[in-house]
Amino acid sequence: MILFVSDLHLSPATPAVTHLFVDFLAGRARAAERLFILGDLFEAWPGDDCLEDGEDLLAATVVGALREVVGSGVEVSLLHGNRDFLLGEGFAARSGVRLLPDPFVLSLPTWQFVLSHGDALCIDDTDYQTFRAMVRQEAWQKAFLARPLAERRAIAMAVREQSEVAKRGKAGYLMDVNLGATEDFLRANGYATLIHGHTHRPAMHEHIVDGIAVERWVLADWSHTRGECLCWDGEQLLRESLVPQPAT
Ligand code: LP5
Ligand code: MN
Repeated sequence: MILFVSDLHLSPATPAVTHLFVDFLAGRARAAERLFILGDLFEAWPGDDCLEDGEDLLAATVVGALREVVGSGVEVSLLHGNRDFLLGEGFAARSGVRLLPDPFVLSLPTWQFVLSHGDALCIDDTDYQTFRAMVRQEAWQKAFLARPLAERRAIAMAVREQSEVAKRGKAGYLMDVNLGATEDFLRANGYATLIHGHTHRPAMHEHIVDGIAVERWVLADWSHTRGECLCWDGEQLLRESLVPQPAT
């Protein structure tokens, strides 16, 4: 069994979501062989050196919980999102999680999937794509990571605020995948079933590409009342709701 989750946006401001995720890792996820996290695990990741900051309890808690589930025999892999593209080898080494490129083709004996965060397909949002192209450059990341951690955290917060303001002025279609780009992507990836997050618009879309029906599954984001995982049982994909359990 393989599980997929996305867009948890873990933050010190939302401890209930962190609890839900930690419970998921200690419970439901243990029944899986593999778990894929398709980006935006964190609300904002300023760089792996936050793991050296004894006061960053969120990072330490999440890394510890991931390490335990990996130790129990579950292979955990992660794609970057637009909030945590700075997750690096330090995080991977400490958590035991494998970092994957976006897109990642997951070839199973019975089915072919292609996994992505999904933001790269939102090409109508040209302001975002300009921003994305800048921050994904190695040289930009090197220069940014050379700044003090406190400064990076402040910049991340400021850019988050700018992003929320910018989104208020954007038409809905700008914040969704572009149909032509998606069809090109599906063609380039052998008409594999696409699973992605980012848009927070959970649905299953069917695209007809070159006469072939291709499924696109969009994962839900998590909140303090509900999380979601998608489960591949070897034959089909099923959405599962994850709800907080009352403390016993
Ligand atoms: O994230 P969300 O859902 O709000 O919106 C996204 C797009 N926004 C982003 C920005 C992230 O939220 C910020 C993440 C910060 C954490 C990273 C750590 C440190 C990096 C610091 C970077 C300088 O991804 C949003 C999309 C939306 O998805 C839907 O697809 O619309 O895009 C934007 O809002 C982008 C704006 O349109 C342009 C923002 C320009 C900001 C430029 C600041 C540059 C400062 C450089 C300082 C060194
Ligand atoms: Mn995202």
